[in-house]
Amino acid sequence: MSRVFSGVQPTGNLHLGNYLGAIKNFVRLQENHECIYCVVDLHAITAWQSPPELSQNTREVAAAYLAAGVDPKRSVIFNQSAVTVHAELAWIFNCVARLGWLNRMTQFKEKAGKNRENASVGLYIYPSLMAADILAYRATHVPVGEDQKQHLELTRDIAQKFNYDFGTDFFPIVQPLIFDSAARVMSLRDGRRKMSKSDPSDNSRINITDDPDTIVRKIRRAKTDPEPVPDGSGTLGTPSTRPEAFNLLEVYAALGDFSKSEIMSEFGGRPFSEFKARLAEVAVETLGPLGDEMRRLMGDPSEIDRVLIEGAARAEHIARPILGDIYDIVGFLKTGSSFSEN
Ligand code: AQP
Repeated sequence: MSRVFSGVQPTGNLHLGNYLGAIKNFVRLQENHECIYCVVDLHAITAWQSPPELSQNTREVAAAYLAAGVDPKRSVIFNQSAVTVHAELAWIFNCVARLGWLNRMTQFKEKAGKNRENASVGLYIYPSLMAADILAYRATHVPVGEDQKQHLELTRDIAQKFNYDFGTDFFPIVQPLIFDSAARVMSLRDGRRKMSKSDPSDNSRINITDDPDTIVRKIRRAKTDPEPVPDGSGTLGTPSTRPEAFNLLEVYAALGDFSKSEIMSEFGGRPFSEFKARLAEVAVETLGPLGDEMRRLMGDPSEIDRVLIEGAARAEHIARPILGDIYDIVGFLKTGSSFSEN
């Protein structure tokens, strides 16, 4: 059976893009795959995180998985730092990956910005850790948003180089799972930038835990233009000329599982205010219960911790023997206690 691995960083402000681009698909995938869903706290600290907020945000991502319908009996849910195989394998991959490969990563360039010299080394080698996350389980499939495609390519390059260098076919060549709808939800303030946790403007995103009034207000104020809703004919613009307008259509399609042609035939040519009112209704219908369930779960952190502890034990049980095989391939002696205990 195919094995899926994916994760979300506990960096706060979980938003509609994280839900539509990642978490909603996690729920679908567990129907016909063995799924491992991680809260990637090691990735999170590649940028500064306040320690109490990191703990809170880690539980919050786990709560979002559970509230959205990820079933902890079927799927493995855990936080990355709890399974040390991730960090151990990442070191081996740091010695496989080439500087030239990492230098090409656009996400590092974007996140480091102009102050590159001051970025953490962790941010630079983030893709090796991502490769370790996936390959520690020999996962075969990874759901990816547009923004993660390049990192997944690097995972494939690392797996191929490892296999070639050591004359093995140990690592599978991971396949991306790309979902059509809402692969990239854009900011409500600027349709050319992705909706992001780290955007300083809270009005740029809809947080999963926003209350209904806030959701309605943010959608009402979302940037559009004086033109009516596109009707698909092209005379009312295209995604490149009206990115904000088309983004809202994408969001509506993904939230309600509608096709874009259905939406355009219903709303095309009508004023945006009418469409926004309907979009706000659908957003509240979806996110309202999700946010309520997250708040309920967050009210009992010990229950979330119980799920994470159980998940970490299951993840360790899969990953530790795989790391043992990798140690054999590399030529490391398995004299450490973590191997004798398994
Ligand atoms: N705007 C988005 N549209 C669709 N999918 C998105 N994802 C993130 N933003 C969007 C998907 O959410 C998953 C988890 O992402 P992450 O925690 O690794 O964070 P990120 O990709 O760095 O983006 P964020 O959440 O906005 O954080 P910041 O502000 O730190 O960049 C991934 O599957 C991602 O594709």
